[in-house]
Amino acid sequence: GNFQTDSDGRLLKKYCECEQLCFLQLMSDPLRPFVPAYYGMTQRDKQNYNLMDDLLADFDSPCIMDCKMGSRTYLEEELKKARECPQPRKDMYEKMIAVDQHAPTAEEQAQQGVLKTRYMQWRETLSSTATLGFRIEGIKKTDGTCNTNFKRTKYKDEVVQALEDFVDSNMQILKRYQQRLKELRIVLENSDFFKAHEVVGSSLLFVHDQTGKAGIWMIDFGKTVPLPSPLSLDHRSLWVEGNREDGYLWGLDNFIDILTSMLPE
Ligand code: 4IP
Ligand code: MN
Repeated sequence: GNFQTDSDGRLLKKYCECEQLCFLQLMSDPLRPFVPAYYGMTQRDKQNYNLMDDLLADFDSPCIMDCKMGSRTYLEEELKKARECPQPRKDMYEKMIAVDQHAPTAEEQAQQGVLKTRYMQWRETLSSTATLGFRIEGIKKTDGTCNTNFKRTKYKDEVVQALEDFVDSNMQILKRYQQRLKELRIVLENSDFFKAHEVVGSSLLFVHDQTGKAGIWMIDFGKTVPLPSPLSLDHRSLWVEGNREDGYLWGLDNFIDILTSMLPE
């Protein structure tokens, strides 16, 4: 992303209240080691920012991968809004035809616009989100080259190919990632924060460098919303509108299985 840093090397991310509320709770949750440390809100040129640790700071020319987790990438609330007050979007129509000219329906072509939820659902089924519960959003290699061309990376063998390329076939790095995801899964299964939130559009950030250092952190909580108590999620059950399930742990299970299948026995 295009983030600024402050004089202490901390990251400034455009302020979002939803994300702030998540960070405040996460700082006293067992998930704390799996998220960037949070330092509160700050202001620069009249714009508010959330201040957090720069996860890349301790790496040497790192390779970075962003994977969006979960089987649903929009909030139930957005679906309700789309129904009550449908607002076709031209920008999303254009992003759609740039990938597949034939994707829009006749109605969408006529209005030159698609609803956000329709666009998001289309992205989910085009990629591995719908079938595996996560998708690769982007990879930045050590030489600085970026690849965000993963919109059609859908099947297991395509994901494996991308992961192999990301770690440059380094099995030690792959093993560290697998271990870290297994640790994360245990902590998620015991986190009160996680139980009580619908986690949508959140990513796992994978970072490694040539020294063999490798880490994974949860980032992006702009659409991570508290559930009305006493509702809680298992994050594995199939989503049915109203149950708020997000498929996060289902995706994490699949991710771990894929890494395991890539490692020698
Ligand atoms: C983007 O689509 C991403 O899904 C964004 O999620 C989402 O923002 C955008 O919605 C949507 O247009 P592409 O990746 O296909 O470009 P992220 O921020 O995780 O990248 P939200 O705010 O829904 O997460 P709009 O409404 O911001 O355009
Ligand atoms: Mn993101």
